[in-house]
Amino acid sequence: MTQTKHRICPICEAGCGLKVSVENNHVIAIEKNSDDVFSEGHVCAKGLSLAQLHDDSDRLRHPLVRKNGELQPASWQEALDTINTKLAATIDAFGKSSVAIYAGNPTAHNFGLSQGLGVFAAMLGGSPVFSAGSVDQLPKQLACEFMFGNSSAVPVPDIERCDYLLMLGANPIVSNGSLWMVPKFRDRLRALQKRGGQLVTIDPRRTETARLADQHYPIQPGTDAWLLIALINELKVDGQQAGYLSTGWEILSRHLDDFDSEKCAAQCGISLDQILLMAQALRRAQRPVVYGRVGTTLQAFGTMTSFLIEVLNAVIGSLDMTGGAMFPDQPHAMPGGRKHGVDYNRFQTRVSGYPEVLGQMPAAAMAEEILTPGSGQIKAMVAFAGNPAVSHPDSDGIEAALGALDFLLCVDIYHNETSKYADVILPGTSPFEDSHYDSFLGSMGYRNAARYSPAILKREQPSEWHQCLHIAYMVNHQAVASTEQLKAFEDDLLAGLVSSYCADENSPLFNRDVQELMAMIEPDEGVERLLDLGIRAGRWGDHFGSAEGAKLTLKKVETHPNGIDLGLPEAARLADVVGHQNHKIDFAPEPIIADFSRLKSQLTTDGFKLIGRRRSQSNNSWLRNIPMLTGAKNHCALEVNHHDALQLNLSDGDEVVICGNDQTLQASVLISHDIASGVVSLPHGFSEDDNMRQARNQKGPNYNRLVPSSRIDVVSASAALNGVPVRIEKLQ
Ligand SMILES: Nc1nc2c(c(=O)[nH]1)N[C@H]1C(S)=C(S)[C@@H](COP(=O)(O)OP(=O)(O)OC[C@H]3O[C@@H](n4cnc5c(=O)[nH]c(N)nc54)[C@H](O)[C@@H]3O)O[C@H]1N2
Ligand SMILES: Nc1nc2c(c(=O)[nH]1)N[C@H]1C(S)=C(S)[C@@H](COP(=O)(O)OP(=O)(O)OC[C@H]3O[C@@H](n4cnc5c(=O)[nH]c(N)nc54)[C@H](O)[C@@H]3O)O[C@H]1N2
Ligand code: SF4
Ligand SMILES: [Mo]
Repeated sequence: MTQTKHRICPICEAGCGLKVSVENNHVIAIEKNSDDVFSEGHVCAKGLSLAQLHDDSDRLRHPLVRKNGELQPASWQEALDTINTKLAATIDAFGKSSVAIYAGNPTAHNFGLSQGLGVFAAMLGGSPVFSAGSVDQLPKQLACEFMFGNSSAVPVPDIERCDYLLMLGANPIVSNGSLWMVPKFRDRLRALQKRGGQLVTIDPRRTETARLADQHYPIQPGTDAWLLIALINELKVDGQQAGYLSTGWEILSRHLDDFDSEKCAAQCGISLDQILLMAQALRRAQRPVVYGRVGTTLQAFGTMTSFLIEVLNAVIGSLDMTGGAMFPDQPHAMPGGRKHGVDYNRFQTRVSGYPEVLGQMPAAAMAEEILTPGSGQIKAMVAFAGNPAVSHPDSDGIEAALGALDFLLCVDIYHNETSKYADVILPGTSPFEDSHYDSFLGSMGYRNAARYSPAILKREQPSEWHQCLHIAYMVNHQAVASTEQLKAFEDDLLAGLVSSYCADENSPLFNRDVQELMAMIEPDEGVERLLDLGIRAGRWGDHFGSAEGAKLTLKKVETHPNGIDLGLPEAARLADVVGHQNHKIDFAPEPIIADFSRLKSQLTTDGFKLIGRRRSQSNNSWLRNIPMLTGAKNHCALEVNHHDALQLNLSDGDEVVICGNDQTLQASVLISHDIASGVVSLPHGFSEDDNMRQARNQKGPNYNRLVPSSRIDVVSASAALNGVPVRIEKLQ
């Protein structure tokens, strides 16, 4: 009998609702769910291809263990024994801090994995933690940490009500939104334009989004800060930022006054007249808002640029206002509270002295922390759902380091360029085998919603939450756990978590009885218990009986397979989200103020600058094996401006060598009128690795081989993967 099950697609931030037809534990069809309260029928080829992902014979279903130099299928018992022995040996010899963690991008879309790796990290104590964040969004989160004292308080455009959207370095028509859950972006843009509003894009490339914009300004890579400063200076005389409870405005203002608008214009490649027009439009709009993404974070001034975007939102009075840059909310709450200081630079990396950011070390430090001998050297690593060998700068350096580890454990659904060096690979679960709830990203939605999808197919392996729990247990006990021991471990963890809610003055569970709450949590085991707890403790939760009215529990959310709409974001949330003790926005964080001198000395250089490009059918380095997503023949072409092509005597399809970081890549040329002169663009996430069966359909040059690891945004030490100086040579 065919059953229709509801499922949220876990691949990207659009969070599309799907209707999945299942027969005998097998998916026979997938379609969009038009009744989903959040995604309203949005879907893309990737979501529709999830059955092919599930059925892919190359997707891992059993552990692999290295034996006689080869990764070979193994039983769970053998895999767990090997992990236990190797972890114990490393910890005995070098201490827990010699075991590093890498959290890849899909961990942000996988509740069980994110919570499980959190437990593992907690058991290791102060071990080095790396993540895809330092090749993605950490500069933006750090800017929010500095300004608001809360790295999760990331403002998003209120697209349903704004009337002027200034967008820098983002391409939501292809990416479907980032640090902004915004399914159906195209329709929402159309609605904005229909009500008389405008989209203005700032990007070195006339992107798929820019083509739909009312105005597009090509900018020189890495110079957004100059544009933003000119805009702020032209607008700040109005003094609107004064409406916010804040400190540091005068200090910031003095520093910004050092920048001359003419110089800013020359630096960013957008004329002063055009900048003044933009400023005028921002001034005149009723509900303007400014938004920036990967093009503004993965660059040499990532934190500064992200900071200036929110400063501009404050200057135009949009921050925390209806139709502006708002702070959405979601049902799942974590215990917390206001804190002293910011989570930044509390320690430095051992070799290069990079600052800690939100408890993490940067990608730039990974290889050298593994390869440099001495006390504190990383000897082992556990990589959850990630592929640093392709996603990090200096891929060759990363590969050398991965190969030098005493022990590498990967938890992944595929064998990838990183796990090529693994001693053990544990098979993650396919999206249909595990439940889904957007926790971290849920608070960045274009609207608030409660949505949960349970697993829809029977699992062939332990849940990822249990896999993580098991390796966390091993760190503590140096033994493989029995089922009962693992359950007891989970119970203890839950009790600890409940206690922290009960000890948090800001939680509605403050001073409640831990055992009483434990008894009320449903179900009886699994990561859903953490979810039920968080939902019930949240602002829409039942507070375990103490909230008035019919309030949320996980069970209640589950009875709404299309989700529960909780409305558009509300204004005036700053008082809730600001984490600084003084409750004020900080407009003059010291590391940003100090970075102005680096910005002033930024040179305009000749030669080509390389930037990235995402394609509709890709997702970073995975999904390369899915027949429905096979890219066009020239999916990895290097886009070259038509004038530049003429100068280099290049024609479409010509092969060129791209040189950078003492490496070379070969690519074929795609001549374009859409890319700024002096800029070339290449997709990331590919490799030429012949062993990658899972990428048999889509090979390509690995962009990140061309990026030196030292190319960073100095404040956050995050990788500056865009704007990379390269040389182009025609292959004769
Ligand atoms: N040059 C350049 N480099 C970039 C970028 C860029 O724009 N340009 N973008 C950067 C960005 S934004 C990001 S987020 C990073 C991503 O960097 P990473 O997270 O390091 O790499 P991904 O390619 O996302 O690899 C994800 C891995 O997780 C596995 N996986 C998928 N789903 C699951 C699951 O449910 N469970 C488990 N266990 N495994 C799963 C996949 O098989 C894949 O191997 O790349 C960055 N690198
Ligand atoms: N199809 C698809 N969708 C995805 C992904 C994918 O790989 N494929 N990855 C997902 C992930 S992990 C993320 S983080 C999001 C990213 O989501 P987005 O940030 O919306 O996506 P990008 O296409 O990377 O957009 C970055 C833009 O910045 C521009 N840019 C480069 N350098 C600069 C600069 O210096 N200044 C300015 N102003 N612009 C610049 C690039 O030309 C590009 O258009 O996408 C997600 N969605
Ligand atoms: S846009 Fe595509 S990949 Fe992203 S959530 Fe929706 S269906 Fe999944
Ligand atoms: Mo990302």
